[in-house]
Amino acid sequence: MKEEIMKIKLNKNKFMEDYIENLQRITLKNFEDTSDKDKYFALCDTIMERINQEWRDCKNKTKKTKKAYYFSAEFLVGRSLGNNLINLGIYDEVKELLDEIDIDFESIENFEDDAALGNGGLGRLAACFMDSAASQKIDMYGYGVRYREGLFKQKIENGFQVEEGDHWIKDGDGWSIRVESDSKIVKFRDQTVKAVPYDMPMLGFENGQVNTLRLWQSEPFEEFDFSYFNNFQYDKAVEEKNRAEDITRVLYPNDIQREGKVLRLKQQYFFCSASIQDLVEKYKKYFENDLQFENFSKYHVIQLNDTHPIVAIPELIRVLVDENGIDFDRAVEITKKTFAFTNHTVLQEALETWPKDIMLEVCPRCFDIIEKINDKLVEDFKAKGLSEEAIDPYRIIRYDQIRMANLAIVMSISVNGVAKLHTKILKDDTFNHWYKIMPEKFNNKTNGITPRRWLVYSNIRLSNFITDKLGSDDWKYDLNKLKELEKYLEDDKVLEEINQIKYENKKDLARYILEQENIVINPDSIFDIQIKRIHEYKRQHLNILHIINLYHRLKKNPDMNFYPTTFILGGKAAPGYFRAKAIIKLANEVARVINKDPDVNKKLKVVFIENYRVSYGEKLFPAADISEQISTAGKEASGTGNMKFMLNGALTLGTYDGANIEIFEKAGVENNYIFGAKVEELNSIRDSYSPKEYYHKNSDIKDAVDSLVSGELNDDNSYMFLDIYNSLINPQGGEKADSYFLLKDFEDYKKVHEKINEEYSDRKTWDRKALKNIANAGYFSSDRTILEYAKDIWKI
Ligand code: GPV
Repeated sequence: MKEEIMKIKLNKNKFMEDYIENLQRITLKNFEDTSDKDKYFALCDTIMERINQEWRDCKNKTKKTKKAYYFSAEFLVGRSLGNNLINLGIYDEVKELLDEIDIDFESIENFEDDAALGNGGLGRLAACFMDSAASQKIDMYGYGVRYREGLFKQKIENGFQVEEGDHWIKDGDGWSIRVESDSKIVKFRDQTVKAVPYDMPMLGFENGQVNTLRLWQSEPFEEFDFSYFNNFQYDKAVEEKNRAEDITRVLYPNDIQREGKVLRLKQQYFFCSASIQDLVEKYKKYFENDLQFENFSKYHVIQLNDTHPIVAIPELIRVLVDENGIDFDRAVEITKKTFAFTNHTVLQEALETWPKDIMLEVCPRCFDIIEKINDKLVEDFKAKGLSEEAIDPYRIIRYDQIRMANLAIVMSISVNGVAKLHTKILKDDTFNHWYKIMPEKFNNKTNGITPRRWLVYSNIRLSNFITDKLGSDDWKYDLNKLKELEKYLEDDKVLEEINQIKYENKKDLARYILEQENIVINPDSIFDIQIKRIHEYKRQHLNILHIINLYHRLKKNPDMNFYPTTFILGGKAAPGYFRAKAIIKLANEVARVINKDPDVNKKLKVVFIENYRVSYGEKLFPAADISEQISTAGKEASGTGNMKFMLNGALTLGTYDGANIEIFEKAGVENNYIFGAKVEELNSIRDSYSPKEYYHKNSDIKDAVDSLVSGELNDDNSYMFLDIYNSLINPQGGEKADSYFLLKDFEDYKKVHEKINEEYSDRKTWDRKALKNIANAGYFSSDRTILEYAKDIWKI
């Protein structure tokens, strides 16, 4: 297990020699003439060489064993250098080695662009699972898309979000191997392309395991169509090439909201078809006697990450029937035993449906197959005596729309939600009709995060402290061991250490924010942070409205008892989501007004982080005092940022929603700050709710909401603030006013902030609560989550 590490430790000289050799070889320059970027890429090469043998061994060892395949349109990996060094157990050594030749590790680390091949939580979860599977020696391979452009880069110009491209591999890709020989042909109705796999090693934590993340890139089937060429139609030849490359050119930037475009379905079918072909081809090679695929599902289980990869289901049937002569019903049986489905939201706008004509345009044979499955399903229900109407909610195809979730539920061995409350809502509500007829399929797998990236790597101070206090670093392998930290709850010296670590982290963040955002913040103030995609249900505008009201109160009453606070927000809005962009403009405008106001800016600061992403998060989570998790109850399936904050010793200010509930359960409600209406209450008032009443009755609410249109805040004639204003109190075109219940929860939110502000000055009590949270974060390791998938669903 630790052999690999030992080898490297014993071969420091060799590592150094290889590194310098690689550096000079790839640049054709002498060491002293190479740039920092060259130094970064040479380090990638040297590490990739190191792990190549283990990687091949792992691939070979598992040829004939059962594996799980995680199909996902998104893998939000972030940077790999630091994380890979941590997982290889050579982070400190390599840093020292570089130091010896005057290379500053941090500065070359910054030459790595985030692999932002995902939007938010769903994609980041997939990346955490890859880390945890390898760390737990679970044979799980990831399959996805190698987008040429990752999630757009966010610029803030005059307070508005402006999107820029993210050509993350323009200078090269230090962490993939192009496996040309495993390329596949993917056929669409109107086009045939080549899918080329790029394999990324997924390293287990100090255990020698290397799993594979295989990302497919679309390329022209033939580099040039020579018939065009011979006819001097050069433009046409280039056009064809572009058309092929278009398929994996860019990640769709919508989080939650689905995108009903032909190209999006093409992306989905592209990577699912290539992946299915890959599995079937390998199966035939290594299980050559099993011509009937009798044992296919004994060796494969495919986990579908939300609705995006569901088209893999008809694709497997197609490959079995059309390309391998398996009888249709038999193919359906095999397929049914192979898939499992994870749902990640109950928001209706995320459940994908594809219009029949789009599917016919992309992959007509899949439509045939889905239609057959649907016909059989309807027939079975009729045989059981159900009426047409009773069958309606179960139909896979209705009004010429293909309902992908229904297809997945029928064709899977398992359907899971991602936190206790979320799974309960799936059973009781969203998929209740299914749950009633197949309860055994439904199960919960509460999300988790990898402690390696989100603590060992990103919060070295806290990590060293824990190892020191527990007397070993076993907790990195089994995060439940953090529980033992509870023996220090009454130890003042230890609590003081916790305090000091947080303070140092806050100073680091303050320096970084000054550098990046050009805003001075005070590390002695409370750091209150909300970082996540911008969405109405996540209620960043509740946070901002509260800040506005607080600002007004402070201005009116300068002697008000108030502990200085820095509110930090960050996140991207989908480019087509006007109201989310309005929220960003509002945050920036409020920051502008407050930060320049000498009456308050010693006590109150507001920062909007530009281009929030994984690598920025690594600096924010360790420095937070308060973690804002304020979604409308019932709307956030789980959340995972909440877990990153908890693990790093922030207290949660949150609603009874998603995994917040489980955080409160584990760490104790008394050690966190809970506010707002619960789901049951919201369900019972949904029809009678009148935000206007709250607005008129509560002067603080009126004060905050009115400031949107009073002229105090300037939205540069974009009408963005008016749009937010209307969304809260004026019902518009069938849409209810304040459908996310901001005004209902406002007063409670304000009160809990007052409580926080008061209690923060009792630092010993605060630090004890922080320690209590850290000590109970073990459950939220994605190691635990992935072991549950392996045991309950995959049976591996
Ligand atoms: I569906 N999620 C996401 O990031 N993008 C999506 O398209 C969909 C869900 C998120 C949920 O919003 C989070 O609550 C959850 O923690 C995360 O998926 C991982 O399960």
